[in-house]
Amino acid sequence: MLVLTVTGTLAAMLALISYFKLKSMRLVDRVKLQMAIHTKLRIPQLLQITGLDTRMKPKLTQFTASNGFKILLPASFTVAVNEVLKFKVREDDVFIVTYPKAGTTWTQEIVWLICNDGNIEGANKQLLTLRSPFLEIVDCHLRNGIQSLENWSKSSQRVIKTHLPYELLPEDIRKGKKCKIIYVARNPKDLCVSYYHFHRLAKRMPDPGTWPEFFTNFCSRKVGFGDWFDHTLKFWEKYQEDKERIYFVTYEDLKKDLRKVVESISKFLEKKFSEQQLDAISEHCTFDSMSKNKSINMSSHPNFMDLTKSKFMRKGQVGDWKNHFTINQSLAFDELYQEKIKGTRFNIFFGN
Ligand code: PPS
Repeated sequence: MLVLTVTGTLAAMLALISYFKLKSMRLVDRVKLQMAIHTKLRIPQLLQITGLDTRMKPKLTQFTASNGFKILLPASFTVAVNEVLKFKVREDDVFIVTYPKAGTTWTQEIVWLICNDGNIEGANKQLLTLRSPFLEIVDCHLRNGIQSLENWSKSSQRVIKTHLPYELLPEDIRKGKKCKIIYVARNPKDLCVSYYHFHRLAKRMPDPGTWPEFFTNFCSRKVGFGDWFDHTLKFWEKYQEDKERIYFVTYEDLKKDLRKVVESISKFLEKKFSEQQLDAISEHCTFDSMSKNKSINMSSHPNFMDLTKSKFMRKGQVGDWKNHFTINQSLAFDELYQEKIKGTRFNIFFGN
């Protein structure tokens, strides 16, 4: 009896504290989040999701969206997905869609500058997480993505980050509403290594286990945001059908010739720049420059990332997978890759 009373009081107190922690959100969002928390999560997860206990690693949740699409997600990301489906897209929106660790942050910074007259000074003054919100995030430290985007001034273009697969993007997009979408893909071997290290530092991601365990989970779609092949191949198909709205680029293209990609994205977004401006944007977006930049490198989000475990801007290289994959893992992955792309039109060669 005493135990039940103590547990009940503790739960009520936690609910109250988390309520006040989230008081900057709109009432309707707060109520929804509270309901989601109380109906789906246990107290340890509640502690973690509200940031009250950042030592705990959350589990993945098998989530079914209101349109029936199923996906494995880190618990805190499930809260907003059904709201994302109803999100109202504006004609001048630019979405940066990626499977995690494909080069999202890099592309966000490039695109934000392209959409803001190459204003490097302005970019340095404000965190990228605020300038280019993360659509599906509901987090007391990084703000609620949907909320900040809904409140975005109509006179300023929105540069929106999302890791959601095509099937979970706003209905407006899937119905063909005018906007621009930039999809970034990365060699899945390098991406898998980057994702493994990211799980070590990101407090909202589950424990990755050992590298062989993570590799096995990645290959058997048991990681957050689901299967890399489904995500990438679906978007490749959509890109073939809709090159006016979708631009498809790889991390490897960016590494090979950053200046060329910056110019090409500018053209896609119908923005004109001088040669000097294109040079300045490219220079600002090198790995060296971005990894030192506090508005980008996540050093301002200690509640979200533990940078003592690994760096968010870790290596920024092509081919780092060779330092992690065994020969057998590499052969097994190559076989899986061939099997998955067989019969599709996917013809991107990521290199060896
Ligand atoms: S996230 O968390 O999904 O948004 O991560 P994301 O930004 O997609 O990917 C992070 C990886 O991109 C690397 N990165 C860069 N590489 C080269 N040049 C620049 N400018 C750059 N910016 C970010 C970052 O270092 C991560 O890759 P790894 O391999 O882990 O270093």
